[in-house]
Amino acid sequence: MLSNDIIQQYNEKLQAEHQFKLTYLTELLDRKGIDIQTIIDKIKAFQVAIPSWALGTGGTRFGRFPNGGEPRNLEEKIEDVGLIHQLNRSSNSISLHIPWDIPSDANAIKQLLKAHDLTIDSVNSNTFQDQKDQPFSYKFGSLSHTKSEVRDLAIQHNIQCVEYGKMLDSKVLTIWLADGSNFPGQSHMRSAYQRTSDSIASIYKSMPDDWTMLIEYKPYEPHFYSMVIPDWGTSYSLCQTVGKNAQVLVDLGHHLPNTNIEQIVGRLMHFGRLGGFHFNGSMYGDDDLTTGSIKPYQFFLIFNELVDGMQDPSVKNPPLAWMIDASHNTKDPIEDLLQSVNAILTTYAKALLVDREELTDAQENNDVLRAEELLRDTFMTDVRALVAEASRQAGGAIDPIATFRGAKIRSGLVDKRGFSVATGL
Ligand code: LRH
Ligand code: MN
Repeated sequence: MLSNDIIQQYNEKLQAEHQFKLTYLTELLDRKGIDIQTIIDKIKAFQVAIPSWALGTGGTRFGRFPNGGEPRNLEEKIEDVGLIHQLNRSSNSISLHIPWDIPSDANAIKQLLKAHDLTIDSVNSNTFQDQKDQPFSYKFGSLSHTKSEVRDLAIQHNIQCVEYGKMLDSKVLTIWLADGSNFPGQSHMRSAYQRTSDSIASIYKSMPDDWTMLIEYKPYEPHFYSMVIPDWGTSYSLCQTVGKNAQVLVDLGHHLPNTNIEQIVGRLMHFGRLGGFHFNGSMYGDDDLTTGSIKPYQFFLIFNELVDGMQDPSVKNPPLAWMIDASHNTKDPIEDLLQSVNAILTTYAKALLVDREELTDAQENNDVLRAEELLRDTFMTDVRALVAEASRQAGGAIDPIATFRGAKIRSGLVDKRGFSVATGL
């Protein structure tokens, strides 16, 4: 699909401009006693997982407008993530969703992953849709359902997801439940929680000891009165109940308007139960827009809490899972994902530049303005040349999107695949 020579050709065209920006930033940070290669190495080590369900154009209940050249099966989804990783060298894993991504031949899939320098980071279960010939419906819930036969079906599905994950060397099961109610009185909410807790405990017991369970919360949709796992507190309590390898998954779009997400992140790290993220951008609800596209300063404040916790030896939080969860209604899926990864890396790089000693001193002395201005100044620092340099040093593109467009990859995919529609949302 894309040779490294083509990437190098585009890099040569961009080198002079890139070097000018990098030299300026090197000087600027050097004056603050910051060695840019240290930051560049951290950026290179930061890898973001790409969701298998976001490689096609998503839709809403009002419509879906296919972009063409979408992956028609798991093999082509792996090819597309391989292309993204070839361009930015920062996307070395893919999150799967079962049953959309059941491997036809696990060994062949593992070969293909190897060929693209990829791994599977997590498997996501799906008990929010009924599959053909399914004996019982999830219409009124799955792990929280009032009928044990439906809960057992959902438990078995999650255990099967772990089996598929084992086949593909994954060690992470992600559980998001659509379970909830639409009207007051419809659900006995305390019992629904207890049934869910018992069901998740059964799944947890079936997981190998070296596996991690990520429990994702969401305040509403597809139910609009209550969700069984609506907030971080509920997910946290479930994690504490089922076991130490269960952690909270924070999907940025799963918060009510004006929620202080950075405080939730700091709190979960303090408790050592922050498992990872589904990165995306949102204005109102679970909009699944490009990461950092709507509230870049809040996104920076989230990474500020993350880096603060990651650099604090007293924080005992497991390594974090960095994953994107988005859907693309109006942009090219691959360009949108490249843009999201770039926004994540630039925001992480900015958070690495925060002078934490200076900030702590301002906070300890209640110098409100100095503390605030210290963060704003860092947020306003243009670090994009650092991310471009990290990609270049790792053999990727200085400008992945320009290279993707310049090399006319999308039209090549349309020629090869036609106007297929990918599985996913
Ligand atoms: C639910 C969610 C969950 C996925 C789905 C694709 O809104 O965020 O993470 O299973 O999107
Ligand atoms: Mn999600």
